[in-house]
Amino acid sequence: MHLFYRIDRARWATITPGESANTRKRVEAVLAANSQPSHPTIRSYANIGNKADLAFFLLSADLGQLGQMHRDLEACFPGGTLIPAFSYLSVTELPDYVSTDDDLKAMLAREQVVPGHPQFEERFAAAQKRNLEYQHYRLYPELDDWEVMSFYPMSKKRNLQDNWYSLDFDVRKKLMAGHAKTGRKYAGRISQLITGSTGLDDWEWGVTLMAHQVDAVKEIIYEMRFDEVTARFGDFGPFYINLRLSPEDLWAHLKL
Ligand code: 76R
Repeated sequence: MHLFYRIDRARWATITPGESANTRKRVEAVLAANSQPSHPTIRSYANIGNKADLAFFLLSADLGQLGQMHRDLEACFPGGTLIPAFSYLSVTELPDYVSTDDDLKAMLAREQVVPGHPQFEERFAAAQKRNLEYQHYRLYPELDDWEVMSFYPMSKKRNLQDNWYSLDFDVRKKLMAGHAKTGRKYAGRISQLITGSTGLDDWEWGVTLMAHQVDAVKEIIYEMRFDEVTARFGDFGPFYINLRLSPEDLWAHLKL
């Protein structure tokens, strides 16, 4: 869940300085109680721009717990000070295009490592292990905690001419391989989490990008515009750029 809020400045001006510090301590306590490498976890951000003031990124393996984390966060703030600006609910998932054993065998065959080859068993087992690890972290991500977090929802087009959902699986898989190739060029600069939201929220996916610098965000999104998957089928919602700040730094940044 991604949460974005504004502060009602007129209402905030009526609270005592002690109450501001108490609010921060309550937020710190909720964050400390949800600080696992994967889940439950909550991270705090300042939104850059006028779309929101604060942002939170929440991960939980249980819907009820997630809902409770959301409400526990809101309950930290004096009534009327927090104004919801945007929220997004999505789930981690395995992509449709995960590598099968046949894909792994085909990959090894490109290096002439085929059944009967002395290294085949070992290389195949290692590839399977990597594939299982990849799948585990898709479902239970341990996200890099970098300085910039970009979030936006998106969908794939369903126009008569360009309908992603009426393409054959093999065509989609091939197009996605091109997409992933572009994505891998940004290793170390961009860390991505794609979460599914068809039927859960207003778009089909949430895209969470972690970066050290905001130019990497612009660069990857721009380059992907030229990828066929995005050029023909991508439809984008609003973009939110956020700066990772501890509650202490967030309070200073927002002058709370
Ligand atoms: O799972 C993986 O990490 C490997 C392959 C991969 C899949 C299946 C992958 C790689 N993506 C996948 C799925 Mn992606 N991705 C986006 C965006 O801005 C845009 O044009 C689109 C927004 C970015 C920036 C991005 C980055 N990806 C998806 C899906 C689901 C599609 C479906 O199921 O039909 C969407 C909507 C989507 C969108 N992608 C990567 C990246 C990056 C950086 C990678 C490489 C990751 C890595 O090597 O770890």
